[in-house]
Amino acid sequence: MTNVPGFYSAEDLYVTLNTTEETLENGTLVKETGGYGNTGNVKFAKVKSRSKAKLKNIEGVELVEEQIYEERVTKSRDAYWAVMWTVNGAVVPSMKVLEAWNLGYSGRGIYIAVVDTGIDIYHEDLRVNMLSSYHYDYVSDDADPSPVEGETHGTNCAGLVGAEKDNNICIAGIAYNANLVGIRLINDVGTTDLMEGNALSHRQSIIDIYTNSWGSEDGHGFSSIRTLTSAAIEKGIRTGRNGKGTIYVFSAGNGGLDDNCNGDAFTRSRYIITISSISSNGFSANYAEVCTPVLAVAYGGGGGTNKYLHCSDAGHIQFLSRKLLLLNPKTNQIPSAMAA
Ligand SMILES: [Ca+2]
Ligand SMILES: [Ca+2]
Ligand SMILES: [Ca+2]
Repeated sequence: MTNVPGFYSAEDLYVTLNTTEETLENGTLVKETGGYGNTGNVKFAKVKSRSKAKLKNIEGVELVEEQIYEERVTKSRDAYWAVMWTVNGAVVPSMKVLEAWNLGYSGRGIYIAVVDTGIDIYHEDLRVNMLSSYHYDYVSDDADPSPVEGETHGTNCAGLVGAEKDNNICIAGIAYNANLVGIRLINDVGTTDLMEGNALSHRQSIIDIYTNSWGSEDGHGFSSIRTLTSAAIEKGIRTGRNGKGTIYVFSAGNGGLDDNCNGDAFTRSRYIITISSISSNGFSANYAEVCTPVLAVAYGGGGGTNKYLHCSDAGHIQFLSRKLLLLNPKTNQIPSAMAA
């Protein structure tokens, strides 16, 4: 058992006394002088090598307790922590995010591109982690990825991934120390092969993970990744992350049982990690699609329960892909057994 210098050691017993006496009658009590544990006449004292039962019988002793070290995990001081059921341990089984944080996995040093409808570059919970000089807008072809007014999907996704932790604002992102790069791609008109290819190869030598909560329109059958985009992704998985392969993650889709992500161009690619969503009761979310490419599921909102998220899965997708990176950091993209 670990000893904390100058403080507890687990072999010692500690007693709480309701007496002003500083020693017990047989002289075995050693009064602590550290200044902690004294409240009025109650004294908190360290006692060497006596059985609990014997100590409890001594007049004035109220409580005898061995000080046991129990594992504790980092939580969050953010406004919505109490309702962050997907990560705060409120549901079972838990995604063990707290445990991962406690092991030091916070996204530090990782560059994550959020390819979506754009990011609110002034958001107070994202500011610290955003790499402004790396942002890009492939819809308007400029360096400002701000979404159109009222569009919040990309900002929500970015928050789930990398919102600042412990700042008393909003939420804590799953990878709260990651570097966020905002890429605006999704818009009302549509996206070309060139736009998609550019977005998914944007700063490819630097970006570790491209997280994508978008895809083919639901209910349109089979589609394929187009030429330039396919080349961009293939280059990423072969040369990205210094040869270990860029991580591309897509959500399985929101088409529910009316659609099937086997047909979606991106989710069915062997180069892409596809993540689906389960609700707080452990069953498929009612919008989740079923298909063989799904590599893992993560908690998302809705699905017949009253628990919701704004953006169903991007943050958890990133978390899972980060875990994959950690599990197999030298792998060249996805282990073959996982390739769909
Ligand atoms: Ca712009
Ligand atoms: Ca926050
Ligand atoms: Ca779909």
